[in-house]
Amino acid sequence: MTSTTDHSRVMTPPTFDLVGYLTGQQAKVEAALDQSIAVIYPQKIYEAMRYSLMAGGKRLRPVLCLATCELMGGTLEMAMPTACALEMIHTMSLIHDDLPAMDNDDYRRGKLTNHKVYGEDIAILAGDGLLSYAFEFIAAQTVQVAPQQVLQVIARLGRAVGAAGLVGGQVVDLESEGKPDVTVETLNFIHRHKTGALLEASVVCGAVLANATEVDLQRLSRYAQNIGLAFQIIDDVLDITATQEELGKTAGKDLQAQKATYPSFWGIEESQRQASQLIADAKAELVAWGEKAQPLMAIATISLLANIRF
Ligand code: GRG
Repeated sequence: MTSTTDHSRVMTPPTFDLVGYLTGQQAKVEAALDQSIAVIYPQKIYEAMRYSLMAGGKRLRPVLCLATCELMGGTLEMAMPTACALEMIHTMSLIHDDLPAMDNDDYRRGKLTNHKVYGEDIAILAGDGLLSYAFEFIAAQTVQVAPQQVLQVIARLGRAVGAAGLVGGQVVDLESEGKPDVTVETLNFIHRHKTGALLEASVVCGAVLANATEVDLQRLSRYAQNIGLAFQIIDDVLDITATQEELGKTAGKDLQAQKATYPSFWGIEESQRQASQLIADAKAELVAWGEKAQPLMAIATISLLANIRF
């Protein structure tokens, strides 16, 4: 466990250049996102959408989607519209999560939150705009993929965002706030839905675009669920151990809000051990693909850096 932003300290297989891979994939995603939304009339809403979409972030979900599509024999071109849509949806969820009615945060990705810059009304609409545009973008921009696969991606993403995913997780999170009797099962439910559902969709949708088999989809789904939970455990640990500068968002929020977190159940050391075990389990799902799965292996390893920006 480390709270450094120095890539060279991340453990990776010696043959795989994790830094080069991530930087390269992130740059491609960044360029595609930049092209995805133009500022037209009414400028204010497009600017607000672009403000949060282009505010940085690790681009973990797009990178996962591209990696699984390529692992399953597909191409970057096939997956890029879905990869961008995943980041639009993720960004929407962050904008709404930061609103005064939810987490009430002033900083995100090292910058003022959307509502702090544009006001609450525009921030809500910027989230709505990004959410609907994400689905339009997949439907209108995906090439070289059969319509059945595109439809499946749209259906899976819809499910991951709605009450069966992000929205459901957020509701249970809000209901649990300030309650002294939240169980670890409830905490798992929150994170499996709030964070895990979109990470899983990122991994599985990349593979669906490449027409992967059901067995492969299930393996990838288990990989994603494990890294999703590990990611969240470490996020909770970092909320205690990292600085605002390292996180790009307010540190110490969970303690302040008296939220149930993994360290509040297990302590920091046991939380780190559980996260390492989940990452080992995630990697075990990839063994069948050998060397080809190195990008996904490496991404599982960087889950250890969770919300530290790189
Ligand atoms: C309105 C449809 C609709 C949904 C909104 C607000 C909400 C429902 C859900 C909250 C989802 C949420 C904020 C989950 C937390 C996910 C998480 C771990 C965020 C941090 O992800 P990183 O580390 O961030 O990938 P970067 O900035 O690197 O992208």
